[in-house]
Amino acid sequence: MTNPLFDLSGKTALVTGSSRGLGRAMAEGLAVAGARILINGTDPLRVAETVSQFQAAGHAAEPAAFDVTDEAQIVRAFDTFDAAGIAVDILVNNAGIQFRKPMVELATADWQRVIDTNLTSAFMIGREAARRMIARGHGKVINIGSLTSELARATVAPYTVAKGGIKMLTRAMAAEWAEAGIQANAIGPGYMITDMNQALIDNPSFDAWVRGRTPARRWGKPDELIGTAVFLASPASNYVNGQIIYVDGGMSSVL
Ligand code: GCO
Repeated sequence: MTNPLFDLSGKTALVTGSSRGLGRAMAEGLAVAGARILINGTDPLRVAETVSQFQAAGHAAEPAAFDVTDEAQIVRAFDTFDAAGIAVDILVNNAGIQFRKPMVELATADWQRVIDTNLTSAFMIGREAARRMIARGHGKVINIGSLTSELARATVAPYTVAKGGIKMLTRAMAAEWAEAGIQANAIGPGYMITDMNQALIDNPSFDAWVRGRTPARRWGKPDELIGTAVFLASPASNYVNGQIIYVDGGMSSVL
C-alpha cells in the first residue's frame, strides 16, 4: 500500500538524460512510485531501447528524444507533448556532462559546452515546463546539482560553475514560481558510481581520496538518489521550495 504522500500515480515525469546513469536510476524510482516517465536522451535509438526496457519491467514510459542544449528541439518537444495531451507534472533536469582540464588549458568552446548542457538546458526546459505548470497551478521541478554546487575541485571549473548555478537557478525558480503552486528544488549527488566517474573510480589514489574524504567511506550508488527524488516529486514536499538536498555520504558536511 503506497503512502499517498509519496504516491506518483497519474503523474508524468520528464527526466532528462534518463537512458543511463543517475537519470535512469531516478526515472526507474519515479516509475515504481507510479509515474509515467518521458525518457530523454539525444539518441532516439537508445531512448527507444530504454522505453522498451521500462515497459518490459511494467513501467509506463514514452520516448522524448531531444538535445537539451537545442532551444528549438526543446520547444518542439513540449509542443508535441501538448498535442498528445501529455502534461509534464514533474521535471527532473538531470542531463549533464563532465570535462576535466585545468582552466589555463581549457578552450572556451569546451567551457561553453559544459555550461550549456549542465545549466542553460535546465533554464530552457524549466521555462517550457513552468509555462504549462503555472497554467495548471501545480508542478515539481527537480534540478540535479552536485557536491560541486557547494565545493570546488581543481580541473572541473565549468562543471563546478554550472552546478553552482543550478543551486541558485533552483532558488530563482522558487522565487518566481512557488506562488503558482510549483515546488522547485535540487538534489546534490556526491561521488556516485557512474560511467562519468569510472576513470576516477579506477584511479587508486582518487578512489582512496573519495573514501577517506567521505564519512560513509564509500562511493554512492545511483539508486541511493531515488528516495530523495520521489520525496521532491511527491505531495510530501508540497511546502519545500528552493532547497538542495545533498546525497553525498556526508562529504559536504565535514572537513
Ligand atoms: C569530479 C566528479 C564530480 C562528481 C560529482 C560530485 O570530476 O570531481 O566528476 O564532479 O561527478 O559531481 O558531486
